[in-house]
Amino acid sequence: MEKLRNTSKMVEAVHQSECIFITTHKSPDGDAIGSSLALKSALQKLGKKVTVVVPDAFPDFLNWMVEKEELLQFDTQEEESMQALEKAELVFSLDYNTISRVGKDFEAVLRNDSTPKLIIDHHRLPEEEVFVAGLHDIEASSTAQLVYDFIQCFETEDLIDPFTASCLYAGIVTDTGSFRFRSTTAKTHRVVADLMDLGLDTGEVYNNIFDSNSADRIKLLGYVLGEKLTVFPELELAHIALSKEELNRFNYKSGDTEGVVNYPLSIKGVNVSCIMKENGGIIRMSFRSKGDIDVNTFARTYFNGGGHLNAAGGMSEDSLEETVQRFEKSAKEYFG
Ligand SMILES: [Mn+2]
Repeated sequence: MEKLRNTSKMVEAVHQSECIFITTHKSPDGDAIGSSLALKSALQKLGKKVTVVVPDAFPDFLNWMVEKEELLQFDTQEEESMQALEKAELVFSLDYNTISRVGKDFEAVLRNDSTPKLIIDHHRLPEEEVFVAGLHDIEASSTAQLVYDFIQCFETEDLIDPFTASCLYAGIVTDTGSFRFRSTTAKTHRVVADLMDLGLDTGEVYNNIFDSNSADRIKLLGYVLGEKLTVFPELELAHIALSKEELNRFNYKSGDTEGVVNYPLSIKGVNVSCIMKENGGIIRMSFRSKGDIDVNTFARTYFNGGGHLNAAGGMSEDSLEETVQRFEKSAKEYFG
């Protein structure tokens, strides 16, 4: 794993490149967008030409970042994305462990491309052979925190302006559930303190991210908690299952259920939570847990997924009803 802790090789690669291409995972979240745009903004200050390409749409509550610093979306801007990749001398993979996380079409493009790739990420089991070097640490709270560390490696002042600091903070605050997940360390808070010294306005970022809901999103949340929450006290577990029809009723947009999976964990005695959503012909699943309870292995074993110890994703090609049954059965087997 030494090569994935090799920041000096990464710094050297940046110094030797003029055009740099930054990628992140499908359904980009706050950490994906925040760390990508922060890295872009810092590398531009080193005189680099930088393009960020995300696979597909991101939630509206991240728009304030994208309004300030451009990015391309592969599914709707494939041609421009390909042109940028052709010019690139270096590719960054941010906030994902294997190339398959960028989605099928973009994956095929990246696998075919011979530009050297660097990884900055905190997900388990990185696809080592694809990367020439990287900064990989599963204990980091977020990729944004690692991007902060990486920027320090250039030993150049003023690479982080208040906007860059806001992007990094956005990644940290969303990936740590506002500093409550146990991946939050003293180091996480120290990084944020540094960002505040550099001009970060935490209240402004918090407003942009958390006080920008649509009425539909809040009504969907009300419906989910009122009608769709199923609790199994004896298994210390709860789940939420949403059909396509239900999502449509609330004009569902990507990101609208972001964070909903965390609500059941606030119930006393509930240690595992799952949300299942019918989306694009498959069921997308998201798992959360408390303490030592390992949803990463659970997601890997039963639902073709993975992630972190306390936060993982998965999928199912069965119907929603069958998926719910299969989840209940496997959860009983694994957590019971
Ligand atoms: Mn992340």
